[in-house]
Amino acid sequence: MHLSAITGLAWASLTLASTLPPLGYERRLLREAFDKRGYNATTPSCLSEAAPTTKAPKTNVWSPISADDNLAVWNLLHDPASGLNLTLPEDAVLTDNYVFWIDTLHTNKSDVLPYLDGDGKIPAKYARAIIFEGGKDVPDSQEYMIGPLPVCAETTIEKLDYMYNGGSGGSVPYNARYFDGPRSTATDPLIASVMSNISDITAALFQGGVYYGARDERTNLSLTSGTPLSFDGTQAFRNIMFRFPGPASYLTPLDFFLLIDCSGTDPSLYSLKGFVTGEKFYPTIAELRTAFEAGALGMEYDQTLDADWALLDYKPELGVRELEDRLAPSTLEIGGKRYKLDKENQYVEYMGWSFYMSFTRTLGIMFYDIKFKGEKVMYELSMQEATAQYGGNQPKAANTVYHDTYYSLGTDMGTLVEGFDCPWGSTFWNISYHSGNSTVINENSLCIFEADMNFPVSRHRTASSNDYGFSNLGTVKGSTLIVRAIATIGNYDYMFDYSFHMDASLEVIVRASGYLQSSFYYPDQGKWGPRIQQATQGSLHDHIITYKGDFDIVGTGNSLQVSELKIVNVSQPWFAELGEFEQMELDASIMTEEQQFNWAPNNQAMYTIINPNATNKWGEPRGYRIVPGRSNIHLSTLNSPWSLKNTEFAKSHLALSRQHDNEPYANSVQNINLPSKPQQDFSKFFDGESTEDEDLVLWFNLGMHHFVRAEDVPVTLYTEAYSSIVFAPQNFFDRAQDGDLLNRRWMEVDADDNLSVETYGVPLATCAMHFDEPTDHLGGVVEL
Ligand SMILES: *[C@@H]1O[C@H](CO)[C@@H](O)[C@H](O)[C@H]1NC(C)=O
Ligand SMILES: *[C@@H]1O[C@H](CO)[C@@H](O)[C@H](O)[C@H]1NC(C)=O
Ligand SMILES: *[C@@H]1O[C@H](CO)[C@@H](O)[C@H](O)[C@H]1NC(C)=O
Ligand SMILES: *[C@@H]1O[C@H](CO)[C@@H](O)[C@H](O)[C@H]1NC(C)=O
Ligand SMILES: *[C@@H]1O[C@H](CO)[C@@H](O)[C@H](O)[C@H]1NC(C)=O
Ligand SMILES: *[C@@H]1O[C@H](CO)[C@@H](O)[C@H](O)[C@H]1NC(C)=O
Ligand SMILES: *[C@@H]1O[C@H](CO)[C@@H](O)[C@H](O)[C@H]1NC(C)=O
Ligand SMILES: *[C@@H]1O[C@H](CO)[C@@H](O)[C@H](O)[C@H]1NC(C)=O
Ligand SMILES: *[C@@H]1O[C@H](CO)[C@@H](O)[C@H](O)[C@H]1NC(C)=O
Ligand SMILES: *[C@@H]1O[C@H](CO)[C@@H](O)[C@H](O)[C@H]1NC(C)=O
Ligand SMILES: [Cu+2]
Repeated sequence: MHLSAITGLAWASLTLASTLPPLGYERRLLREAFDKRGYNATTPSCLSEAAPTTKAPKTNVWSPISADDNLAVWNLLHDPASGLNLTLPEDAVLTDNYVFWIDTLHTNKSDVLPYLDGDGKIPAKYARAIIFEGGKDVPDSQEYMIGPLPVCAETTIEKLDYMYNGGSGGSVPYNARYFDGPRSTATDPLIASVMSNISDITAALFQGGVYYGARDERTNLSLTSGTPLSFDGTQAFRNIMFRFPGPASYLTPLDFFLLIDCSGTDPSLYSLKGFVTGEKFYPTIAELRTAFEAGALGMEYDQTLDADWALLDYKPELGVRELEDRLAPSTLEIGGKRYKLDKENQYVEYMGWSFYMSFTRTLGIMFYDIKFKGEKVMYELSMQEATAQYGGNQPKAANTVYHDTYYSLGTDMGTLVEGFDCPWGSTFWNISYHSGNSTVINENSLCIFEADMNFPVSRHRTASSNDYGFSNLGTVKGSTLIVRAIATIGNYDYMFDYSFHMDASLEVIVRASGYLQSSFYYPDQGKWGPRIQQATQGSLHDHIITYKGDFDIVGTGNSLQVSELKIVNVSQPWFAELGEFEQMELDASIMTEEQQFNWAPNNQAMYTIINPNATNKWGEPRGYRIVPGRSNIHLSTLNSPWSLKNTEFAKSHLALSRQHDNEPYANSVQNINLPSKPQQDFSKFFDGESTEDEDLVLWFNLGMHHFVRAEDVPVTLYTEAYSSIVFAPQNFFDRAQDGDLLNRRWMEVDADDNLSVETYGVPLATCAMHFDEPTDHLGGVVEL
């Protein structure tokens, strides 16, 4: 696609149309303008079969509010009778009150359970809205709850304070509120004035690069600034890094930083704090110019102007791999779809599993009422925050922490490409969110498919026929249902997978691809990452993805059992010659109090959510084990001023708290600019409450320490940037749950060497490929 087309689209998608052109504005949503197939499909294929339908037992009470509800809420807020004195966002300036966004408020669990489990009434739906109130004497951002919906005489607009524990409820100081278009616009005159004054310097240093303002045609440097842009909301600043513009600007940073103070709503008071280049700080234009004139400024390497090397298209110069022009293997649901859907209720049934889905603009897809064979396993499973914190010796790298919910991560879940992002023939659903008074549809942005795991879920062959007169072999097909979405938040493409296995285990996986946020390369800065291009250094950083797992193991009364593997010295009379010797044993206990905690060293502890009152046939408490997967990490920096108290959820591997209606989320979406005075302090959830036989929430972190490398160019690879966790039944049943699967083989050889093979009537069917034309056409089903 042509670059200007992408840029134009990105701008068209902005909520606030009155903002400046794109130059330098961080982490823009890029909406794809292509269909999921990415090509012109003219022949219907055997892979377009729709999944069988089902009917959800209950109405989805977590579902996003509808387009009509959004419009009605919008109109209610803008009605002068609301007293909110709102300006339309497209006309708004800093000193106006205007709507930032409207989304769905979570439904209180205490209202849901009576409906879900009995004949209680259906809980009322509420919207939440963040309103920027620059027109108040003390300007701030205030969140509201609006309901019940649909809008009627009983509908009220109330401050949404109850779920924030920072002391100011739903109010966020102006300086810490989201840095939106009007705020960006307000800082541009200062930036333009300073940069115009030194345009001869930037032109000399950066191949003619100049910045005369975002709208000035001569401007050919782009700028970016990250978060946090305040510590406690009493001040606001932008640490601006200049880059070469283009599709890969994240990989073409320049060594030039402009630091400004932009506190308050009066732009005439904004001021220059200084410049950083060559690892030195220049507080004034005069000092920068003196250094320039003394020949003290200059780059060892030039940044590349042509960033073709940073594009993810075919690169023939890398060589030819023999046979690679053939179509690669693919997961195909060749026996027909084996899951049922109720699209209206976003409800799925698969091999004993059932669950509902929801979506919010900030958190993306969420799962509710996850059951296996009709029994409760989890009430809620949802991503809560995607944090990234960087390290470096330049203002941008060293000062950046991202909370991607701040950028409405869910809205960045974009169109998926069939056959590549998700298997051919996957079910694709749209995702929609509200923007102003309208509703935006991201087409085909969620996919559901069943995949071959490519290994049997279980298998055994008896050792020898001769000893016993017969032998046998059993092997059971491994398959899994995956729900997937990919959110492109600025530079990164986070892939979120939820995988429902045949054995009743549930796997959560997150992967990261996309552009590195990088720094200008200096030979002496290897501490923060390797050189990855002529003038680019990859910037070391952590990704921490925080999730909420509200377990309800056969009901809400649950405990967390810790089974430690302890090494003890024992002696045994039948091994008297050994005296005392080491052996391991289980030391099981219950975690009695809410806390943040880590995986045990060497993983020598098993954590299991159990229902102490429900036992299996063998008298063991029924539970689900929390099985560590790949790259289970927490944030490396625990005391950085940039993530001090607003990022507590990222600082332990795991955390256990009591479920409360007023603690629905790990983070607040505008917490990032309040590291020292958070709106929401996750660590306050852990205030000594008992966790025995209670309704529990397990918070868990996935992520990667991103040890950057040359292979992050052009983009980070999903194969390595990959983290996972598994929730597996632990005495939840009386035996493994694969016994009822027909997709298995059972072979017996008797004493006379007669072989019998049982296929349980499940034939091998396959989709025939037509190779006469390129790979677009997938033909009919044949049975082998
Ligand atoms: C699909 O291909 C046909 C034949 O090549 C062409 O006529 C048609 O315009 C194409 N449609 C789209 C949407 O590109
Ligand atoms: C409403 O807001 C505007 C600014 O958008 C302000 O000028 C006006 O005084 C406000 N009206 C009231 C009644 O507060
Ligand atoms: C540029 O900055 C210098 C130093 O602050 C100042 O003396 C000069 O007036 C400025 N020039 C313009 C054109 O703004
Ligand atoms: C910026 O624009 C100037 C004037 O057109 C040109 O000479 C220079 O090469 C450009 N530099 C970059 C980095 O694009
Ligand atoms: C997705 O949205 C488009 C309209 O934008 C609609 O035509 C299509 O049917 C929707 N797809 C699904 C699966 O609902
Ligand atoms: C939405 O708001 C715009 C003005 O911002 C207005 O022109 C349009 O008519 C509104 N749409 C609806 C459906 O009310
Ligand atoms: C067991 O005893 C041996 C010998 O006294 C000692 O070295 C070892 O540390 C003991 N192990 C444990 C787990 O106590
Ligand atoms: C579970 O069992 C404990 C005793 O072991 C009892 O005190 C508690 O009331 C029971 N809870 C439920 C929900 O039945
Ligand atoms: C949800 O629960 C909280 C905490 O009890 C309460 O303040 C709030 O009003 C409830 N929300 C609704 C919609 O009832
Ligand atoms: C093996 O098969 C033969 C031929 O069908 C049969 O006569 C014989 O009894 C079988 N052996 C056993 C151990 O069943
Ligand atoms: Cu990374």
